[in-house]
Amino acid sequence: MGASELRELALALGADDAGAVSLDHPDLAEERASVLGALPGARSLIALVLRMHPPNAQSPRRSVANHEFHRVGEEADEVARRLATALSERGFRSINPAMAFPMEMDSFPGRGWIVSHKVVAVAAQLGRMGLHRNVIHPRFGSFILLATVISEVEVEGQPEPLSFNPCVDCKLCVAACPVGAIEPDGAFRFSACYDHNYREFMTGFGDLLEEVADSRDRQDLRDRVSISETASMWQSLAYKPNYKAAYCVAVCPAGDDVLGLFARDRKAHLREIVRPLTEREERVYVVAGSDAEAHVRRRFPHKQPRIIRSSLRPADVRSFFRSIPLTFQRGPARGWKATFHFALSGAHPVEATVRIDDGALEVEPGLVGEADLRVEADGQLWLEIVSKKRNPVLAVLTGRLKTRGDRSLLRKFSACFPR
Ligand code: B12
Ligand code: SF4
Repeated sequence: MGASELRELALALGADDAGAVSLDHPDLAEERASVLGALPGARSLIALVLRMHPPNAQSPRRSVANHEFHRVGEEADEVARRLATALSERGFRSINPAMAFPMEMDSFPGRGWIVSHKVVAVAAQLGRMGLHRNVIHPRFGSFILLATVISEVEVEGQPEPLSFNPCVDCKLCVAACPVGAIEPDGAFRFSACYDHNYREFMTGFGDLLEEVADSRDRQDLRDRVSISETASMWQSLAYKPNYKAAYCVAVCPAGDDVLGLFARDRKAHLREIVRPLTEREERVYVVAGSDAEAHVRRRFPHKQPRIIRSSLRPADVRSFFRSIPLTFQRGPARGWKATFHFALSGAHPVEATVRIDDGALEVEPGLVGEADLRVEADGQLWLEIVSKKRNPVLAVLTGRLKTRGDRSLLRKFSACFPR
């Protein structure tokens, strides 16, 4: 089918914008294996855009904004299902993976999503990735949710390249995020966003259960977890999980339909949209010693940091080295540099080189170059040390953790991955 015919069909079924791309598109190389795992025989991807109602998503009242995210999310799933069904009825087997969050929990904490909707939408020229790592649509701006239909249909024709980047580089997303997840240089602090915004999603509930297990009695639990937090968790479980922020989307003025107020009167945009969010008094979930904790204390002294344990725990030694870029903190890594060699034994032996250089992290398989510190241990023991179940000093004394080089670097290393 022609790309424009597919687009028209998607619009007729309720999408606000749509674009089709071949699975052979070079920008989709990383999606290929996962997409074919869900629909063997897939040939194309149809990206769908559903617009949100900006004033809802901008409301300082979380229930209003969350309802908008959930409502439009349901719509995105609904439209994607209609399109998948319509194409299947025409003889092209098609499926609609969830629009929502990582749902393939067997692979969690690894990649738990079948297809990256952002990557597909950008390849289909529906928008560009903004500084805040969301796709910005030229008309609807950041106020969109995405879905993708995976299909056997062959797409004829290429999408027209988008001629401009809708991000206006105002950096309001940087200023509004309560945990400093968006850096002005485009870096995204994944763990900061995940720990706060996703407190009531996948792993935050597990953390609450651990809090219950650790509490001495009812009063102790009440001292640890307020009634409002327990009630909020219950509402998330009973209805749909509540995001704690999404301010990066709320304040973004990009997109022809949205730009109005910002273009006319920047001060009014700040007063009416940005400040009600930045001035909100609210609990902000952060891990002790993280850059997010430092950020909220420095930038938003009127918000209350609530210290939590990191719930991003690697499942095994191999995933440990894949996961550390997500939990790495630039702050404690500034002003020094070192190379670490890890030789971890056990059921899945792993060798890896980790370089920390003035706030930057690099992870490479194998033992490469000269190490300032070499660490040798059983992989399981190492995981227990990093998750604070085992004492590293005792492990060194008993010879189960062997180090060669400057042992004080171990402390510096662990400060970069607070838990
Ligand atoms: C994982 C994920 C997240 C993660 C990571 C976000 C990110 N920047 O990728 C977290 C939990 C932080 C998150 C937050 C939000 N998300 Co989200 N999320 C996804 C998901 C499932 C996949 C994202 C993806 O494509 N990653 C791959 C690459 C392209 O992304 P990247 O930015 O280059 O790299 C990051 C990720 O790969 C991540 N990562 C790497 N390995 C792993 C492993 C695990 C387990 C996880 C969880 C993440 C992760 O770390 C990288 C650096 O930060 C999609 C749904 C889907 N199936 O596509 C929605 C999606 C991207 N999210 C969306 C939204 C709306 C949000 C929030 C606004 C939610 C909210 N209401 O608060 C925030 C915005 C935060 C932000 N500024 O990015 C929308 C974006 C719409 C748009 N306009 O682009 C999507 C497409 C959902 C949808 N169907 O519309 N999200
Ligand atoms: S808020 Fe400004 S800098 Fe951030 S993504 Fe939107 S337009 Fe770009």
